[in-house]
Amino acid sequence: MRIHSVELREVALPLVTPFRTSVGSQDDRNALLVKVTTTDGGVGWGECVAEDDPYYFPEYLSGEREVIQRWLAPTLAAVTDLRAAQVPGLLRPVRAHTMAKSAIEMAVLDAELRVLGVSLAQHLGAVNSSVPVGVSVGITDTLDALVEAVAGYLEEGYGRVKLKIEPGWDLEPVRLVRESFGDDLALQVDANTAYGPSDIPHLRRLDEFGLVLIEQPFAPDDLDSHRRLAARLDTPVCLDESIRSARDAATALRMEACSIINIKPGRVGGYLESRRIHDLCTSTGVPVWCGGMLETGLGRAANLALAALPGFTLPGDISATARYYARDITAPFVLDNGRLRVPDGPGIGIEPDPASLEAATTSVEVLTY
Ligand code: OSB
Ligand code: MG
Repeated sequence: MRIHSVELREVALPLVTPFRTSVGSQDDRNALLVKVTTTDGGVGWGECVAEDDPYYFPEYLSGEREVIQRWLAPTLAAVTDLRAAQVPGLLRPVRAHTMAKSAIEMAVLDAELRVLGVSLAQHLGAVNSSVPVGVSVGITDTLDALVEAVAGYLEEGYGRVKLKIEPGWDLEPVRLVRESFGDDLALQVDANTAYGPSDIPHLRRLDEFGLVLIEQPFAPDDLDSHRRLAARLDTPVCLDESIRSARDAATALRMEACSIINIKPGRVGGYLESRRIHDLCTSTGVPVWCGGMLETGLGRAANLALAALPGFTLPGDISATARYYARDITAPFVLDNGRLRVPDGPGIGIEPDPASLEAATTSVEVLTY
């Protein structure tokens, strides 16, 4: 197939509740959608998970949009017999910009698989038709508000809870949630790089709460502090921001900087690189789970396909639509006994609802080749 056009569409979706982490707070999700049409009649959707500002990750939405427009789309459109499997290699000359690469790779994969009538789940090697999912709970103004939020999610059926932490919001909220909901609750924490190596003695105190893991306490490039923490902690250390490729994953594991990896396709450059990280980890018994970036239904569908692979043995940050949006651009994903169904239609298995997509759209640009 050959790419005939690439549509770059920005959408704005208000969050049902503000999402606060150690790096900032957000009330809305502005997402960049990439729609690829091909000369063989294929249509595919991709989602760029970059945020407005470079606080969680160096990449940011308007920058990723420019990278797609100026370099990635023209590079792929110049190939007359394009196959999705070639996309990572074709885009390798462009440094970094994994979020832009992931978005356009997802769109090409979706277009190719829709024409073939194969689901993304099947293509990636999924073994489950539904997956247990967790919920990521932001920092709240008060401890009461946190307990109320967690209670609500548990009532809805979530079986795993992740609390965002930062200095001043760690031992107390974790102790309170553990005491309020019992030892059986699968509980984990995510610091989004808020600590430094001098906090290692403090972080050791988290061991008493029986956490599933602690995610990314230190800076993305500080593997050494993660290694030192992992050696002193019973709680497994998990990396998010530090892992931008399968090579990063191999290095971190060899260094013993972590024993669990959060895989986010946007952060590592796509679903194909995500599968490589999965394969590397499963071959050595390292658990992985699928992270989330407050995706729209499009990214959520693709993440569910990935999370259905056999090595995803921990519940992901792939919550039901209602946890994020009152009205998404696709049909909602609904929690069923703590699980979400993995789409099984061709490609990512879901399409935007035209009226919802139109209502959320803030800009559209079509590049034709
Ligand atoms: O660190 O996992 C993170 C959202 C945006 C940026 C970074 C992170 C998150 C989440 C939310 O934790 C996960 C979700 O989509 O539910
Ligand atoms: Mg994280």
